[in-house]
Amino acid sequence: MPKTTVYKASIENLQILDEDGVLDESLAMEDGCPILTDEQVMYLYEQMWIGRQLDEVAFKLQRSGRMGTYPQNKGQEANAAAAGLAMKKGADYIVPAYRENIAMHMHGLPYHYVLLHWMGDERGNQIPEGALLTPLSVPIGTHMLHATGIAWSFKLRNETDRCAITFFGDGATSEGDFHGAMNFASTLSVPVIFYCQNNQWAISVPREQQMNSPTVAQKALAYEIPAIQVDGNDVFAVYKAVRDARRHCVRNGGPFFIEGVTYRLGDHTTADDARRYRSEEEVSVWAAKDPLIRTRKYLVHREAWNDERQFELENRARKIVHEIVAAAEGIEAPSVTDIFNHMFAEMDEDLRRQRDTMRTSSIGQDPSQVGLRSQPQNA
Ligand SMILES: Cc1ncc(C[n+]2csc(CCOP(=O)(O)OP(=O)(O)O)c2C)c(N)n1
Ligand SMILES: [Mg+2]
Repeated sequence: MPKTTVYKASIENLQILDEDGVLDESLAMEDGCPILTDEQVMYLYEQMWIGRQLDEVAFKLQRSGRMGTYPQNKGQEANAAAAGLAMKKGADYIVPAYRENIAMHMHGLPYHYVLLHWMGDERGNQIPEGALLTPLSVPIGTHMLHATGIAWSFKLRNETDRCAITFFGDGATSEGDFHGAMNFASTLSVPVIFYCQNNQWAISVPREQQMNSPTVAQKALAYEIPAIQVDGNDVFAVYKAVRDARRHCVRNGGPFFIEGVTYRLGDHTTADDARRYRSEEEVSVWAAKDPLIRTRKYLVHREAWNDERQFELENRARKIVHEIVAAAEGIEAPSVTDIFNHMFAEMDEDLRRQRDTMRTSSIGQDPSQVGLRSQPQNA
């Protein structure tokens, strides 16, 4: 009896806009037009620029003791921005990790909430009414299960034009929660997009050490989830992949997997120094693939962008970021008792005593009057 092949697999890679900002027209055109209009690309560029400015200011806030810790999004912005645009605002759910500030903002989160979160203020996690997203998730992988659960709720309620998207890193795919979320999404057949931001590193662990599989996307095939790998620094490829994945999820009711190949240009967080484990050459190779530079080059080729517009954007971004910081720092500092008040709906005698006698750096003061701002955190 000859052996037969019972399973064969392959993963496609999609790049539409190359590093020089040149578009592959055969992939980008649909019905005679590029899949993203110049207005949409300008919108994405502006969102990425503002997101990058905020990132750089957040880094400085931490360095000057005004923020606990902060994970930069720098270099990865095209993933969150183009995916955010492809998802339907007001219908879909965004379930982020912590390098998707732009997608969260596009789907209704005021930016100062992100700063509040990293300042250790729980009010940054209280998502405003109408914004369909979960708070950013520092625990690696736990939120992917929530995304599957949210998508399952869409299915149970027969809400057929809704989809969830969850973002996570390459390192997160080594977590059990990743496999649980994928298997449930597959067997329950629910509309969720798994978007892996493969930024090549999980703190100081390189991708090749994290896994032997040459792509992250192939992990989805084990769960019979269709998958694609895209250039995650290419707004066209990310947008097309997420838009098509959303269509697939909504029409067929099942999940989809996207691996965005990208790079973390900054340190892991402000608690890290990446120079200790990766070379300057590696960083400079990826700096040349920066999504902001590439998108701007494309707009310049199209004569949709010039120095004057750039100057105007830079001034506007500075003002916006200044206002975001003022909004975050203008709120009165939370008290140490908030830790208890946000965690427990009801407190027994023991917890109440702990809350009321909690030691602070200002021993002797009423704990409810002691601010928590700028306490160091680890991520
Ligand atoms: C459950 C859990 N385990 C460990 C950590 C510590 N930790 C924080 S970030 C990180 C690496 C995550 O790497 P990856 O998923 O690739 O995301 P990236 O930071 O590269 O975006 C680890 C291990 C954590 N936050 N949560
Ligand atoms: Mg990573």
